[in-house]
Amino acid sequence: MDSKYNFLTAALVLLLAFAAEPTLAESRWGAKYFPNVELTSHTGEKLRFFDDLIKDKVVVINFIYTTCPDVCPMETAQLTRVQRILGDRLGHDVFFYSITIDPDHDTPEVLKDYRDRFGAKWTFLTGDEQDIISLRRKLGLYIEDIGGGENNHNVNMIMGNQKTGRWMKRSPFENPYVMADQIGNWLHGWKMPQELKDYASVPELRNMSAGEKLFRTRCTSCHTIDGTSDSEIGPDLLGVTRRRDRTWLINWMRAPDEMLANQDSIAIEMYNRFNQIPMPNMDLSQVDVKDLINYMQAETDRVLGDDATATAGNLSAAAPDEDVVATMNAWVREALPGAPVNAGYMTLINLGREDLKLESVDAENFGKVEIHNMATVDGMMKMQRVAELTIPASGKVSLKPGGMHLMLMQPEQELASGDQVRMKLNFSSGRSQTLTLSVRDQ
Ligand code: HEC
Ligand SMILES: [Cu+2]
Repeated sequence: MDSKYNFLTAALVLLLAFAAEPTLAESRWGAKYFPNVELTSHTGEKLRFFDDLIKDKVVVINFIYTTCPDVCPMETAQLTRVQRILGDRLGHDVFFYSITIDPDHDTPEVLKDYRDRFGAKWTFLTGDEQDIISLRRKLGLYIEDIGGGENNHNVNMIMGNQKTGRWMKRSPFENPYVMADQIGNWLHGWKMPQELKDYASVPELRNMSAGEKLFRTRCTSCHTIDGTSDSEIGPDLLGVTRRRDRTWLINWMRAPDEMLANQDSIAIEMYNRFNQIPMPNMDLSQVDVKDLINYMQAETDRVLGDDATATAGNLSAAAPDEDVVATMNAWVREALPGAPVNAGYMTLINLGREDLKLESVDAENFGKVEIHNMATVDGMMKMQRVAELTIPASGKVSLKPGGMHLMLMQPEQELASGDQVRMKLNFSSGRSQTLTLSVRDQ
């Protein structure tokens, strides 16, 4: 056994320390670990899970059932976006598999029909129910909490490289560019150099600025830049180019460790506020830092508007006397043609001194709107209806991908990116507020 192998094994055991019963480390992710069960594809082909599907491959595996009304279609739609970004690498050096957990209903014919409806090009599989349960168990999808907190709950999907033994759980709500990058470059990076040329030549990626690309690959594991969430490892970076001095930002990004060591007061305050997790020094060049600042600036202008005096939180508070809540970053996810539901997201900010209760929502062009939360039931991500939503006094509630959302049901027409949806939020006080959301694809 060479030392590299041992190192990998050790890293894996650490990563998965919560995830598996004691097994011989060497066989954990090899042929002996995965049941080599027989599955049947949507074309009726018989395939062995280990030998035919994952051996020596980079794969994404998710579990679905075709009658699932909401989460599965959203997940499938998300994967089709990743498919579009990966282009013809899918099926050549990256493989997706969607395995049904309802084999009684989901015959190969039913799966084929489902696959066609979504324009999916990957393999859908059915098989013996007990075999599929054991696969899910082995892949760790039964484990509700592998110790990483909230982020690990919302997972039906796993991606990995069988040969190197590197496996990760993934949220289906993750940005498709980040997923494509992780699958296409990061997982492959263990055995071959980055294929950035290839990747950049995919049409959808050509428009991405250098700064955006850097941001998506180097920063999104710890930061968001959408104004919705401070609950990640680090702060949300929307507006950071407005709240910090330019020189400070440059110094920070080049050497956050030194700023902290030099007792910079902003650095110390942030370090304490973010659970004493230091931002790593990433050895960024001057050019990288400039590109990143340009990207964060552009993103801030795009979302908050060009107005230099605009600050986070005042977006639709233009008439604060009349509005019940301030709203930020409200949008509707573009659904695939024929999808039975859309999701709407927004951050609701209560600037008042009393709690507010959102009781119901009406949306133009949708028959019904429900407030939904996400929960993991039997290892599958499920949505649950929430009767009313409380926005605490001087507090905020974020509806965002992977978490709480407005489920827009019974669509009367298809909506594409750029379209608008008018909504009315009805509060328990009897007051209501209208707002307009635009449709985007992510
Ligand atoms: C491993 C997690 C991690 C990564 C990766 C990371 N950061 Fe950070 N970042 C943090 C944390 C945590 C803070 C808060 C300060 C602290 O705790 O030291 C922070 C703070 C910041 C701040 C200051 C925010 C403010 O409100 O002033 C900026 C700007 C920033 N990061 C930019 C970036 C950029 C750009 C990248 C990618 C090149 C990046 N970070 C990558 C964890 C990370
Ligand atoms: Cu829902």
